[in-house]
This record gives sequence, structure tokens and C-alpha cells, in this order.
Amino acid sequence: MSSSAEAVVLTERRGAVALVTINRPGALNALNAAVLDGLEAACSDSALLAGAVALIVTGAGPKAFVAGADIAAMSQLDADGARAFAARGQAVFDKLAALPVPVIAAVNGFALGGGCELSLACDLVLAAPNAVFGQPEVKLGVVPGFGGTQRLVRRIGTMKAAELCFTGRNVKADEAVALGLALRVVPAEQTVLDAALALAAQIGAMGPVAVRLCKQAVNAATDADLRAGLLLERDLFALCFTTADQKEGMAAFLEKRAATFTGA
Ligand code: CO8
Repeated sequence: MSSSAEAVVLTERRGAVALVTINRPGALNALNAAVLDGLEAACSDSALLAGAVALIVTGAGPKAFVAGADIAAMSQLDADGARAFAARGQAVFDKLAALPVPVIAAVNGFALGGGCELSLACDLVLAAPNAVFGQPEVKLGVVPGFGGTQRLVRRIGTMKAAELCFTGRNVKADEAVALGLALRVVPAEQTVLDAALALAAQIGAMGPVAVRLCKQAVNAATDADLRAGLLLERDLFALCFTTADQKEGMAAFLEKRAATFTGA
């Protein structure tokens, strides 16, 4: 554990997995400036990330992943302050989304507003049975500000995103999966963190270079047009053939044995 018990963002390694825990359970892990600072620091923490196969983000306590941006802090902002706070949150979430390894959200309760937006910045989202997603900003008289309108549209489509943003309604775990906000609901007998660690281990057994290039290509698909995306995919496919992992992966298949990847 690299952070003190009082830190609002805790970081630790669990084997080959980097774990980041938003730690303000008394405020349902609401995002204030200190949390954004801690999250950004985690994204450039070389000791945390060295050789990691994935990064997991979760929330402390039994109730919340992140219940949004801190409403008490936001209530004090003027328009310039609001623009700066939105820009700060967007920059930190961009940094998280751009990490070279897969980022998994282990959603252990409320993921509302900025919390839903945090999950949208993650590659994969697992939901505990008590997970609740939503963009309730309209109930507060504001729009989402940490990328919600843009990433939500890209993840679940324009009309579904519009309905969630227009109504601010809460979405429970099963519906979140149906909408595409989460990959699956974790069974009650397993914690969502354990499920995320198992998913990370599954990814970690694959060729590390190929996994990173897959992330790059998949993420490019949401920004690039199809032609540019296919050109990128072609280049990355060719790049794989300069790696030891490709030679090992294909040799192992042909020799009917398990591959031993080195990430080179
Ligand atoms: N900000 C600050 N404090 C919060 C937040 C929050 N988002 N959510 C919960 N808390 C605090 C509560 O005030 C309470 O504190 P205290 O015990 O000191 O009174 C504590 O957490 C526990 O919360 P509740 O007592 O309300 O717990 P309940 O189980 O009754 O309710 C809910 C849980 C339904 C999650 C409820 O807390 C709630 O509705 N929270 C607010 C959810 C919300 O509206 N989130 C969106 C915020 S807006 C946003 O995220 C915009 C992001 C982009 C910003 C762009 C910048 C300009």
C-alpha cells in the first residue's frame, strides 16, 4: 500500500495488478480536487504501474463506487471555476483512459454523475448486485462535466445516453448490463473486486504486447472513422509480427502447448 490510511486515493499492487481505491466512504467517495489529484498521481505512479497487466479502480466501503463530483465543493463555484473543475476532471479521466494497460472498474455501489463518468473512462466495467449507475446532473440543474455526455454516447448509443442524461434516472445493475454500461453483474457470492482481479488475471495470461495494442486499436475505433481505424489496425497487426510474443504464441499453438509470453 503506497498511501496512508487517511489518503483519499489508496494504491496498492495485488500481484501483477495495480489497484486504485477512491477512499472517501463518508462522502460516498465523491470526487473533490484532492481525489482528482490522487487519481492523477496513481496514473503516473511508475512503482504502481511497472509491469502491471491491468489497473482496477474501485470505491472504499460497501455503498459506493463514486457517488459523483463533490456537490458541496461544486456549490461554491462560479462559471470560471466550474469550467476549470470540469477541465481538471476531464484531463484526469483522459489520463486514466489512456493508460496502456486495460483499466477495469469494479463498481461496488453508487456510480452516479462523475462516478458513472469514471466508469465510462474504464475499458471494462463489472457491477456488484448493488451497483447503481446514472447521470443525475439535471436534478442539480447542470449537465455532466467529466466527459459523461461524450463517453456515454460512445458506449451505449445516442438515444439511450440522451434518455439517461435528460431524466437523470438511476439504473440498477441488471439494466446497466442490458444498456451496455457494465459488462456483467458479479454473483453475490463473489466480491466485485475479486471478479475484477480474476478478469485481470485472465487478461494477464495473454500476450502483453498484443493486449496493449488491442486496447489502442479498440479505443481508436471510438474516435477514428472506419477507414482510419482499419489502417491503424493493419499497422498494429504488422507490429505484432516484430515481437517475441507473436512467435511464441503461434509456435505454442502449433506445438500444442501453453504459451509463455515475455511481453517482448
Ligand atoms: N457530493 C458530496 N457529498 C455526497 C455526494 C456527492 N456527490 N453523494 C453523497 N454525499 C454525502 C452525503 O452528503 C452524506 O454526507 P453526510 O453524512 O455528511 O450528510 C453522505 O455522502 C452519505 O450520503 P446520503 O446520506 O445521501 O446516503 P443515501 O444512501 O441516503 O443516498 C445517494 C445515497 C442516493 C447516492 C445520495 O447520496 C445522492 O443522491 N448523492 C448525490 C448523487 C449525485 O447527484 N451525483 C452527481 C453529482 S454531479 C456530478 O457528478 C457532475 C460531474 C461533473 C462535474 C463537472 C464540474 C463542473
